[in-house]
Order: sequence, then C-alpha cells, then structure tokens
Amino acid sequence: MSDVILYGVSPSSYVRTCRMALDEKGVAYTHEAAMPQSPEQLARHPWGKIPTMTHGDVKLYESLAITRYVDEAFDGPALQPADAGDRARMSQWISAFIDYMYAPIVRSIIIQRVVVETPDEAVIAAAMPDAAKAIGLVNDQLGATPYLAGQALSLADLFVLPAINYVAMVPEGGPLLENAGNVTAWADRMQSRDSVQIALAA
Ligand SMILES: N[C@@H](CCC(=O)N[C@@H](CS)C(=O)NCC(=O)O)C(=O)O
Repeated sequence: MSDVILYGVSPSSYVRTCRMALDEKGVAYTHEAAMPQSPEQLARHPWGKIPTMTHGDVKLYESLAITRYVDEAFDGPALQPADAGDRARMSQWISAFIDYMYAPIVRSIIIQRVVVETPDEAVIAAAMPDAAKAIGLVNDQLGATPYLAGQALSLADLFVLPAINYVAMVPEGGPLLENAGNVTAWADRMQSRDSVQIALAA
C-alpha cells in the first residue's frame, strides 16, 4: 500500500483536481472514498470537506495545499511554472476558481442538475450570469495561451477542468459553452491525458 492516501468521493471537483495532480506527477496513492461531513472526514478536516490527504506524518486539508505539496514533494513534471509571471497567473486562476467560479458553476448549477433530485430552477437561473462571466474569462485566457498559466499545463488547469467537464454534461452547457471555443478545444486536448481520464472517469 502506498503511504499517500487521498480521501474523498470521486465525483467531487476538488478530489478530481488532486487525483490529476497525483497522476500527473506519477505518485502512487491509495484513494479512499470518504464522504464529506462524515465523522471520519470531520476528524481529518475541521470543516468536514473533501479532499484531504496524508503522506506519512504529513496530514493536509484544502486542495491548494494538497496539490502544491504533491508538486513540490515528489519527482515528476513540474505543475507550477518557474516564471514568476506565469506562476502568479496560475495562482490568480486558482484563486478565481475557488472564490468566483466554484459557487455558480459547481455548487449552484452542477449540484442542482446532477445531485439534487428536484433541481431548483431559480438557483440555476440565478447562477447563469456569474457562470457565463467566468467561462468567458477562461475563454479569453485560453485564446491568448494554450494553458491557463501560459505554455504548459499547471495546477490552474487541474482546478478548472473538472467544473468545465461537468458543464459540458448538463443542458446549461449549451448556452455556456456555445461561444467558448477556446475552452472546449482546451478541454478536448486535456481529455487525452491519462490523469484526466482516470480522474474524470471515476
Ligand atoms: N476549500 C476546499 C473546498 C472543498 C470543497 O468544497 N469540497 C466539496 C466537494 S467538491 C465538499 O466537501 N462539499 C461538501 C460540504 O461542503 O459539506 C478545498 O479547496 O479543498
């Protein structure tokens, strides 16, 4: 058994991000399908969220901390740009995803459409302008650079991709993605990566 253990159920956007980071680095890990807010997960994360990760004595919660640790503690291709400007842009996109994109796209649209038995159409409709704005900005970035932080894959792509993948699966994906050709082309390119196929198939 690997001494890296990632906790959290597979459909979670943030669990997918961490799995992709681990697989991009070639790190062997055990995946335990912990549920958020379960007693076990509350013991690992003060707010009961997923994912969490342990590596021997290192016990981490929060996806940004986990993915940065994975990139910095293990061999394998760098997932953070060396160039200061690109690295800052990576941080900007991760921060923007967590603060402005996750709520409208994942919490409001995807969870209502995919998880909730009777979706609240008002919640979905209210989230559409913010979701459209976010996807438009991602589209502009991907028109300028092949990946969110520049010329190479970075953690920023791994944070944003799972949400975009979900958007493409729900009816709202039609209007949200119809004018976002750079986003759909990037998402298509990303699908060819083993890490993406493993995480998104789960
Ligand atoms: N800030 C946390 C957010 C994690 C998060 O919101 N995870 C979701 C699943 S994608 C979750 O645990 N939701 C259940 C809950 O909030 O109780 C991180 O970056 O890891």
